[in-house]
Order: sequence, then C-alpha cells, then structure tokens
Amino acid sequence: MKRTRESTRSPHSRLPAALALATTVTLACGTLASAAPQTSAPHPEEHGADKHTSALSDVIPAPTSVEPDRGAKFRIKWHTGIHAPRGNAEANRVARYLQQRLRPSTRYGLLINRGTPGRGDIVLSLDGSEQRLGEAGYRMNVDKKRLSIRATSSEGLFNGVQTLRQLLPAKAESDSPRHGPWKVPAGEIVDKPRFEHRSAMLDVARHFFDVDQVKRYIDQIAQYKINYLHLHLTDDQGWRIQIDGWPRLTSHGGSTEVGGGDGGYYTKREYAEIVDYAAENNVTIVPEIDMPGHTNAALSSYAELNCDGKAPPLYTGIEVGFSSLCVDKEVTYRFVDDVIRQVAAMTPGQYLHIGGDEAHSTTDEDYRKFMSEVLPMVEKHGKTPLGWHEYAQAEPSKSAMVQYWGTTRSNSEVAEAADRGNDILLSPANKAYVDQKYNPDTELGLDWAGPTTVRQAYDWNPGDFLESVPDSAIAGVEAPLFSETVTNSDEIEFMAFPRMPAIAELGWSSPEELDWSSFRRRLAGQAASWQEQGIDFYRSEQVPWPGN
Ligand code: TNX
Repeated sequence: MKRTRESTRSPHSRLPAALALATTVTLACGTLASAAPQTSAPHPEEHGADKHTSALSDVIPAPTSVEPDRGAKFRIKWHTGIHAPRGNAEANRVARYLQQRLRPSTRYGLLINRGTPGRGDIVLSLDGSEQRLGEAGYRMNVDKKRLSIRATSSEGLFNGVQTLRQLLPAKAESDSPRHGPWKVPAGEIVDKPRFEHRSAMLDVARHFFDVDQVKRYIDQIAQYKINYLHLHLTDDQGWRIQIDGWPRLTSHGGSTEVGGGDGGYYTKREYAEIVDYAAENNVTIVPEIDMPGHTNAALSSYAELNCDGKAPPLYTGIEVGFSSLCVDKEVTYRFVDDVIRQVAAMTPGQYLHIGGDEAHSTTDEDYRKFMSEVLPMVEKHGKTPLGWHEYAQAEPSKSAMVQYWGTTRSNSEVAEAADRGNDILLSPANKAYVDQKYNPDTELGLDWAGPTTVRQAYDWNPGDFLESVPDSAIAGVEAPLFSETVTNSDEIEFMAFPRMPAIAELGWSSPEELDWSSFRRRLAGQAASWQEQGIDFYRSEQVPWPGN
C-alpha cells in the first residue's frame, strides 16, 4: 500500500499564476471568443482518439433519473463560456467554482457570461419551475449545442456541477495542463437527494489535522454531494478549538495527541477559515464538544473541573470511558456555557454536537442531570442539539437530533426518541465507520466493529435499518472517521476511499437505485479521477478497478 506522500493542496493553490490573474469578465453579449484571456500556453490541440467512454449514468451518488441520448456529445472548447444568472451572488460563486476547477487542466478561460447564453456554453440557471427538485436537486440537459444545469437554488447548481465533473474525462481533475477533448455524454439527468443530512465526520482530536488537511477532505466529500462535516473537536487526547477565557484548553490540552505527537488546535480565525471554505463547497460544519466523558484534555487543563480538584496528566493512549466532567460543581456549567456560547457564535450551521457517548465514569443519574443542564444551553445559544445516541436517555426536546452509532438493528432508546419526534442520524459502526479495517490484515484502522468491506459499507438501506424507526424519522447518514490510527491525509484517504462514497450514495440515492453491482462498477470508474487528484485509495478486491 502506498502511503508516503503527505499532500495538503487546496484548489486555491491549483491555479497557474497566469490564469489566477484572469478575472471574471462580464459581457453584455454572448460572444466570448474575443475576450478569452491570454495565457502563455497555446490552445491545446484536440487530437488523438477519444478514449473517454464514460456514460451519463457513471455518477456517484446514482442520480434519480438518467436518460441518455444517442445524439452528439457536448464538448467544452476554448471559447466555451459559463453562463451564470445575473444578480445572484451565490449562483455566481458556483460558476466561478466550476471555472476554477476546470481551468488548470483545460487551460481554457471559461469566462463567466451574464448576457445571452452563447452556442456551446455551459448554462447555469435558477428556475422556479424546478420546485419539485427542492433546494438541493437539479436538472441537467446535455446536447451538442449546450450543457445546462437548472435548479431552484445555488445548492442545486453546486450539486449539478459535481455531476458534471464526474462526466468529464478524469484528466479534467488534473492540476496541470492536459489535452482534451473534453466531452460530456448527451441526455438528461434529473436528480435530488433522498435525505437532507449527508455527513462525514473527521476526528481531529485523537490526531490533529491542520486547516489545509481539513480543506482537502472537504474537497473530497463535496464531490459526492456530502453536505455536512462533523468535526470531533475534543476528546481525552486533545482539545482543538480556541475558547476565550480558558487558554489552557489549547495551550496545554491541545499540546499532544495519540502516540505523544505535538497535537495542535484551531484558533478562532482558523476555524472560521474552515467554516468559510466548507460553505464554498456547500458543506456545513457541525462542531462536536464531547461531554461529559471524553474530557481528559479539559480536565488536565483546569484542575477545578475535577471533582477532587486535581488535574490528571495528559493522555496519549486510545482507551475510552475513563474521564468525566464533575456533574455537581457549579464551575462545570460555567465552563460548558462559555464553550457552547463561543462555539455556537463561531458556527453558522444549525447543529451543535455535544457528544454524550461512552460516559462510563458517570452514573446514569449524573448523566441525565448533566444533560438536563446542558441541552437547554445549546438551545439558549440558538443551536439544535445533536448527540450520540446515549443522550436519548436524557429525552432531549423534539427538535434535537440523535446519532445512532450502534452495531445492532434495534435500540429501544433510539426508537423511543424517534417516537417522540427526534430526527435520527444513522452511522451504524459496523457499516458506516470508515475507521474500521477493511479486512483483518489492513495495516490501519480499528476492528471493534469490523472489519468492514466496501460491500458491507454499501449494502444496507438506511430507511429500514433500525427496528421501529420508520424511514420518515431518518434525517440521513454519516461516515465517521475516528483517528486513533490515522495520522495524515494519505491515511484519511486510504480509509475513506472507497467507503465514504458508499455512505454518500446511501444518503443521496433513492432505494431503487441502490445496487451493489452497479455501484462497484461506478466506483471503478472513479479510480482515474482519484489518481488525478492524488487520492490514495484502498484497492478493494471487490471492485473491478481498471487494469486489474
Ligand atoms: C467509539 S463512536 C467511539 C469513539 C472511538 C470509536 C472508534 C463513539 C460515539 N465513540 O470514542 O473513537 O469508537 O471506532
């Protein structure tokens, strides 16, 4: 297995200097040819056989409906413009995103045009008539003359653009100039998600990942239309987010990680950079402050948070369940309120995750008492609580979301929560945990819930997984990546690819579209794109990779 390169590229660093200078040009008419930016590179010669064989349905997650057309393909050419809706800043951001994605490989200007769409343009439009596709859906029509993506919101346009990226030859993902032709198969795709909540989780506490590494993962999940990134910001081994008034949380509590490395933390400015970058990629950050257990880093930073007033040493092992905030102390709630208020203020998204898992050193009575104080704080600071399923026993209010991480298909507390009206987020550990080994010999990963093959990660239906929890109670799915064994971007990728795209498909595609034999074939079709992007994926023998 190759795991040598540590890469932290972000798309902003992918633009060649000459193109980075060529700014968006608004044209009154559709003629773009004369306005193409002058780059030092000549227009690529579009010669050679068309080896690109992708079909309109070679997309992950599988779209709702695909109607291929035998007609001639659309072709991005040097004069192709991107037509964006006038007066909608968000939709124009999507146009710029597409432009920046495709400039390095094609070396085309792909100028943004807000006048009349020209022949051969990519047309992004906001269209009220597509209401039934919801906020996230889109309709894509491709023929020789035009490629159009229509949606009711910029979110739908962004999702359509992700589909377009997958339909282009993989070399379009390259960050260096490549030769076309840049063809897209003709036909129509109408697409919308099954679930609103399609999430990935990154544990930045067990091993710390810096801002560029988190951005790189955001790039990767966004391609599969994942729209939430849950950041596990605190645990026994590290506290990773700056909190004013409690500086030792980060200076001391953030100073190490599993195995004794240096750890690290995000300043508020860095966290804001992650939040903003996520938003540009249609991803909402869900911060998690895990409590009352998983708190050794905080307890080690402030002696007064401990019932006995003594600070334990920092911890760099991988045991769980030994730490607890002191439920009876007033300072505990002053601390938690400070943290929740500041994290809420830094987070534009609706959800704030308060953990609540594996509180083995807290009695059930204390646990409920703690949660009955803390749950209202989350709401007081304007957020919707999210927590691991143990917190269902504290009966959070109806609006709260409960995240199931068990390995069985029945859990009475979760079923009761669903009955009371709580939305359920599914991340069953034996299916969705991408930190588990693929097989007993996998070098990385834990195995308490696995090993978990790609097929096992894919082959289940979130709508009927949990007994007595109806499809209508399921908010969506999440692929958590705990990082006890994972230390850098290559290792993140090795564990997440190809299982994260599997969970993404379960979150997006309708149950009729979920089909392992189709999925494994489509996964194989992604390999070339992953190679272009430098993504170090696991070559599961269940997938017919090209060249195998
Ligand atoms: C269980 S999932 C945990 C984490 C570990 C993970 C490792 C959950 C709510 N708690 O503390 O990191 O297993 O797979």
